[in-house]
Amino acid sequence: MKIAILSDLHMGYDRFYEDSFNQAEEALTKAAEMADVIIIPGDIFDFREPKTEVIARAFRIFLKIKYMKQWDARVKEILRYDGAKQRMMTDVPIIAISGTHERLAVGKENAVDLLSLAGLVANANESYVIVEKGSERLSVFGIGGVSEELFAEKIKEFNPKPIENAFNVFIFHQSLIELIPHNDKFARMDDLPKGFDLYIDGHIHSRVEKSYNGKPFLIPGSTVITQLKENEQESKGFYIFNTDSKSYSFNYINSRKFVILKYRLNKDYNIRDLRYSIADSINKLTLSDTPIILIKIEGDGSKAEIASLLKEIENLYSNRAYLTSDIDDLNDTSLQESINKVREGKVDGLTVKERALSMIDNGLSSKGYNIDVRALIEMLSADDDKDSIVKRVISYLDNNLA
Ligand SMILES: [Mn+2]
Repeated sequence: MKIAILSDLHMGYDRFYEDSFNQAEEALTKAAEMADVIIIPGDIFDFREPKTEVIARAFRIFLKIKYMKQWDARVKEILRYDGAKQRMMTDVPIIAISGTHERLAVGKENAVDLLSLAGLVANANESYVIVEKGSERLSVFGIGGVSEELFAEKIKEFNPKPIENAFNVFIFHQSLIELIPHNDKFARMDDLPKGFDLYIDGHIHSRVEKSYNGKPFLIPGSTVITQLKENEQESKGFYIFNTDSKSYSFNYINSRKFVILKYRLNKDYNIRDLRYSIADSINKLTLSDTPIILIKIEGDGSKAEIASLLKEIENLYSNRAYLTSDIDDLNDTSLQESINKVREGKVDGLTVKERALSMIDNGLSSKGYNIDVRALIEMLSADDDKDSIVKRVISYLDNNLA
């Protein structure tokens, strides 16, 4: 059997709304043309409670896929983890679980349950979906996205096992320590159930190819860009896995291009050179397909000056690209320099203390008060008992505020 693996369609994603549907539809259509079975490990929708319009568009796409061909492979039965037979709403082998974006409280039906009730997908959540094509058998067990710290427990609870005389697939929607280190909430790869022939994970939006106990472990990444991270610059698509040869290939879809342009400035940078160099890089890109461009500026520079340059560039290209910028890692030298000057007494030749005192002086005299702040500070810092200091200060203020 040929299995198409695609994930994280994020239908209805606000920022690239049309892309989310178009790219999902293209991936699903090509997948259906090429494969006997489609597996989607979570995040079909971008929301827990998608709007009616988003649900309707998703239904139309899945209806088209369901009826676009004669499916030779068919779902034969769905068994819950404890063996209980589940009601089947379709025998078309488009198999899905819910992801973190669709997750609702335990017992509440989510948006993927809705697709499953409508007979548009077979729900593998906590269940074995058994597919047959001639004499070939496939079993797909899934665990929908849960809080990271619960995942290992869930695996123990459901205790998924390979089924005899079948090609066994385990699908889930989580991070793992081996993929994103330094978070002890994540499960480890070793927590995954043993003995399956293929492991498929969603959740992570860029492609990952690994192996677990000698068996392939695949993450297809998302079909639409959502995070603007470095590893999202690769083209989107889906896997086709062949259960006979155990080989797989990645197939691209027409996804919107995403490019990160990075600049590292030193404090002697020249704003004109920077403007020229950014414009030059943008002009070298193909702008006819309206790419997403993230301009990232690091190093030392004036945040205000650079932000206004970026605003200007964004306006200039607003019809030809989705421009966005990131100056979070820029060390703001305009601020740093004024702090240093004040510290070194380079402003009006005054030290910080003198400068503060003269500011207070000026403030008070502009309001008509005739108070010698230096004298007041001396009184307050006198090596004397508290009561006499307070008395002295009050009498000074009485005499001078009259
Ligand atoms: Mn996702």
